[in-house]
Amino acid sequence: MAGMIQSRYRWRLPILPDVDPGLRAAADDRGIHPRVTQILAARGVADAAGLADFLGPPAAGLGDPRLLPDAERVVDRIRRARAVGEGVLVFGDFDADGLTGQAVMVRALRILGIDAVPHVPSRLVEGHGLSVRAVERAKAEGRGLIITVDCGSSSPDEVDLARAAGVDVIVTDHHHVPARPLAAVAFVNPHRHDSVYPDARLAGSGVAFTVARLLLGELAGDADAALGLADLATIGTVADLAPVVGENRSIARIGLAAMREAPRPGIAALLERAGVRPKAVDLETVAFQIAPRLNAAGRVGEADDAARLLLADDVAAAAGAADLLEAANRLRREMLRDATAEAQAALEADPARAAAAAILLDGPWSPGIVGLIAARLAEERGRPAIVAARLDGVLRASCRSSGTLDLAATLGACSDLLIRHGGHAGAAGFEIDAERWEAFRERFIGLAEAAGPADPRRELALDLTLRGPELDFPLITGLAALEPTGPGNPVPVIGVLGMTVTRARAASGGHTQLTLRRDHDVVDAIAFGRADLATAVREGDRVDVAARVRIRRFGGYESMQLEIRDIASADAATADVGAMVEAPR
Ligand SMILES: [Mn+2]
Repeated sequence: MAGMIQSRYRWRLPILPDVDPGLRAAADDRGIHPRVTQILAARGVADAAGLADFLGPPAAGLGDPRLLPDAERVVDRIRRARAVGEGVLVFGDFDADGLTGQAVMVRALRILGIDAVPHVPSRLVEGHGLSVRAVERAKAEGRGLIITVDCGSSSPDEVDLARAAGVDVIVTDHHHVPARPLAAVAFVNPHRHDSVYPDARLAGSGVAFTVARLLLGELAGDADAALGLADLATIGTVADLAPVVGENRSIARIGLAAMREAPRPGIAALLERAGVRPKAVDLETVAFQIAPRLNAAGRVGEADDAARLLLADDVAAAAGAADLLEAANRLRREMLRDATAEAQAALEADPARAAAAAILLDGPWSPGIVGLIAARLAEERGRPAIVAARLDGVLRASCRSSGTLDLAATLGACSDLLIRHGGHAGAAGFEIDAERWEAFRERFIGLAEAAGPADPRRELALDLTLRGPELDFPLITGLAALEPTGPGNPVPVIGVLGMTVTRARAASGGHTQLTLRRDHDVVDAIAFGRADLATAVREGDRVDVAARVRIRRFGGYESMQLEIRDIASADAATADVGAMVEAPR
């Protein structure tokens, strides 16, 4: 008897909601496959009206920007700046969300005829949040107003400093709102406890985009002019892993259409270097090609090149900036590869540290890449990871959650040990005196332990489970209704159960190709990065797979291909799936 094939993930079976009869009827009218309707319902489409919104014109899914906190104050202050010809300094964060949001804000102000300049902070010198240097620059240049993008909520001291220097500050942000109040002219953050804005899941660039809609609507009488900035907000939203649902999904639909049809020079230049045709751009392109290139400059050098690229209106300027980003991106990859290897070696040398409820590591790494190392460790080891860069007597750390621990709250419980901290539940950062690092490590691990045991196996959420023969072309093509997919709205993973392996062979690049028999025909499958399966899986094995399903078109023929995320001997990973599959809809 063949050996058992163990799943690598803990499969989370779908809990399919009862589909509202009105939704069922509306979906049937549109020819949507009933299984796809189930997925739509599981992802929050509640009724017929919800379906109409989901598939309708994306601009209808944007909220009323006048509902933003302090909307009136923003409009009044910008109206005054415009009337008196006052210069504005737009302060973004140095990551892709901050940079694209900054470009949105600068471009919107320039449409209004305002003299707006971007200030891109240096990650090394200025760090996160509004910087003293920017305040000094605004004062020196006679600019009476600073607008922050994607930061500022945790900068009350710098806001006070600006005020003392006679410079007003408008904070626009989406980060956690600390208790300490800000002396800002306006504080636009949908996470304010008194916010009535309908969708608080906007990224920093999404908040900037909504402010742009507000300003262009109220002061130029043309709210639609801001829709031309949705491509930038889309990049920031996806780069920040904000969920592509609700308003973010509307922004992404508008932004993707713009990038496909007429990408602005900077984006076109990046796509060309990534070897992606504009027509083929999707949110994976944004996440894995565009965003890393924008982030690279700020990680290994200064982010000015990325800001220049996003504000370029001619091809030559865009090309020059894109070449610099390309070089920075190559350097970032090399640095990350080396640093990750060092981090893994440190954990292998210290099994107790590797086994703790949270991974904490420090090293002589660039502050620009510690977040990337932490993300990889959290992903691989299924527990929160904190990776710190050693600077002069201070550690600057990035934290990534594996999904269970709220990092912003946990850091808040350690704030007496920290110089500064900020972030979200899933990703956060802080600075700490080197002498306090061990005390912090102990307390953080204690809090992580108290939050629950780490499961060594990560969870894989399935959207549907079905028997092999149930998989058909109408179902697969129907899944396109869910697009654009991205964080929070992932490509559906289907559990296809009870198939028989007829062939398994190694493919170049460390992959395995499988041929799987259903009742009367076979399906091709590929398991990327799973060279082990070529020997672990034998002809005749009965297997369940969790897979993305694609249609391949070749030589005028169409065939389906399973892109295997995980595999297990039939009924091993899904011992109780049988009942789910047969459950009435
Ligand atoms: Mn952000």
